Amino acid sequence: MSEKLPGNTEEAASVAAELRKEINYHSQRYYVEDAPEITDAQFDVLMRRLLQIETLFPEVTTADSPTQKVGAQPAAGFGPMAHPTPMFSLGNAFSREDLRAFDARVRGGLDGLPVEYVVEHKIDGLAINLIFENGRLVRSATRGDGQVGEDVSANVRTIKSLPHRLQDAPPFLEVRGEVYMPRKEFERLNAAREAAGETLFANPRNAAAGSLRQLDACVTAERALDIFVYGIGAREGIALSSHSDTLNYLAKLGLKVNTNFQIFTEIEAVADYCESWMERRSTLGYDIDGLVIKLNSLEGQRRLGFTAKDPRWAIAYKFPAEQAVTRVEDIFVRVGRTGVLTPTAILQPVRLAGTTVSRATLHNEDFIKEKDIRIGDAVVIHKAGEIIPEVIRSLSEQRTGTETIFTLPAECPECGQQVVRQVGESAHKCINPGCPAQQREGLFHFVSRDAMNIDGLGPAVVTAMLESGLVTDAADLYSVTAEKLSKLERMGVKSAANVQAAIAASKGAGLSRLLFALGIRFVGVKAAGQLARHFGDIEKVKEASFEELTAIDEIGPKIAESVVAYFASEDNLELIEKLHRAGVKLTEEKPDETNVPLAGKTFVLTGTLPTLTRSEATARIEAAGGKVAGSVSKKTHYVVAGEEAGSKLDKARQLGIPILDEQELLLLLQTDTTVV
Ligand code: 1X8
Repeated sequence: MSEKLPGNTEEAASVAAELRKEINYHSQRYYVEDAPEITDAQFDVLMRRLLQIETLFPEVTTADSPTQKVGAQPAAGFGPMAHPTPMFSLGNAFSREDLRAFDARVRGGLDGLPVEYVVEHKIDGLAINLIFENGRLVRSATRGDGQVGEDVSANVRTIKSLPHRLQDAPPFLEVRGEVYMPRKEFERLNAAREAAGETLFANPRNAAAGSLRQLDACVTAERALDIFVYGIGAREGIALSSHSDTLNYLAKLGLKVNTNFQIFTEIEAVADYCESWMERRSTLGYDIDGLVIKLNSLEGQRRLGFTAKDPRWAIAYKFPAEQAVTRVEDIFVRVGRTGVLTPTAILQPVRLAGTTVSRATLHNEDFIKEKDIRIGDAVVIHKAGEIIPEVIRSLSEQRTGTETIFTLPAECPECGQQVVRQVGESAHKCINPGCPAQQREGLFHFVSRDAMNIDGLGPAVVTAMLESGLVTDAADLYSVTAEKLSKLERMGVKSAANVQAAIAASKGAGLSRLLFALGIRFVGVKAAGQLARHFGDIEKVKEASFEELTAIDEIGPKIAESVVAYFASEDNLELIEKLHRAGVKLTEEKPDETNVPLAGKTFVLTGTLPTLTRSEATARIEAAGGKVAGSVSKKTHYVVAGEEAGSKLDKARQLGIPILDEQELLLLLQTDTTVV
């Protein structure tokens, strides 16, 4: 391309046309195909040059020039626009049962003809109708009541991945899609609004809605909306026979189609696929609130038709809501095993992601201050993964003045001693080693599954044992008789005998479990295993220096320092001596170096295995000489997948890494032959 400016209108028109073609091509590569061929700077040069020519020769500017895309249109003022064909809503399915019922209706209506379903992401945005005439985007409207929507043409034109002109388009085409705000953009926007002291958008959907309804299209343009298209309404001059053909056709026209769609013939497979996205949805760059299931055959769709409200050939599978609004009724403080005070919100019970939630962790005082959470506040809560609910923010605009500010107590709520906060730490701590809460929590930990694994000894029994004075520390457990146990409230003779037997059996658990059970700070299951295998005897761990410890694989300075400090305490040494006298095993057999079938092999675990916990599986693999890593890479030898395995499983498939179930892992652990 020549850098010289054109000398006359004719030349200008031809250079501008060339530039537009080039810019449109690169826009498509960048925004739609996500595969740019030139840098942003090179793209800007093309744009600036076109703008320059159009400024010098305004007569060559065209309405669909890329220079006209952003903010150049007069605000439309949102006049009404009747849709050429109505935009429909979808019926909802909330469970596998609902999907089966839908499938039965579809099959019933098709007299046993073969059935194929297309399953797509249900984008959590705003439905939009796009009208293309001779390939040019002439109008866009929101869904409205399905018959008439609002004309948001000027704002929709600011969406960079939406071409204003289609390649090889029919004379008339109505395209359905969903406008959304990518998560990154949502976070950027809210951060900017917070800095400017403006109210925040609750979620990307609200932000997209607010942006699309801006009267000033320049504001919309700054907010980087995006679009996926997924269907066709009225059309002229095209013949398609299936929904998957429709998607491919839309993509061929240059429109952005979500490539995450899949075809199934069985409803059970559809349901599996839907459920699999429940966990994986958080890995996407955009929000989905479920999946859309459509009959693939357009002829089948015509035969099934519509009910009064919805198509009979499609349904939306909706995820349970992950966020809910409720009220903080109170805040109470729990003292943990290490003396850390953790504030917990008592909530008005509310349904969230399939369960009733009445508590949420507030982590520490900084968290409460930062989010300005007060007793009596309405709050938005969510579930992070499948675990404990968390408060996202308080709805301060709903305050009535009766809310109270919470501060952590200056004294431990369990023992009344002073609470301290160390410099540089977020936690408030009770530093009384004799604090009953620390004793109790420490014992809960000692008997827990990954520690000494004492069956039948739950929190209620441990608490009863402490309160009756039967035990004061872990070593006391081993001198408790069945007879004394049976005197505890709600403890029968039979279960007392069982508990006593389980306690006795745990004496042989071994050093690895014991080291974890002692609750040494930073020593998790993994570090405990490393220490046990390396030293083989607690006497040697006791004597180990900081340098010796850090020389061990995966033992860092933080763990080493904590181990040295633990064994420097007279109280701790006394406890170990007491355990020794009670007959608790303080050694671990060195691994048999000749029987390490998994030496040099790296494993990644994902999902829930049927019988082994994650730490049990890890311990077994490590005992056989293998390693367990956190993420899948080319260096991974095997991925062990259980129920609800997530993105790690997908990655393993992509990389062609062998995938094992628990059964196969157990086989591998027994033999030294390689399973592929
Ligand atoms: C709504 C949506 C549909 C699709 C994706 N996201 C949505 N929000 C799709 O079909 N891929 S269809 C639809 C509707 O028909 N109301």
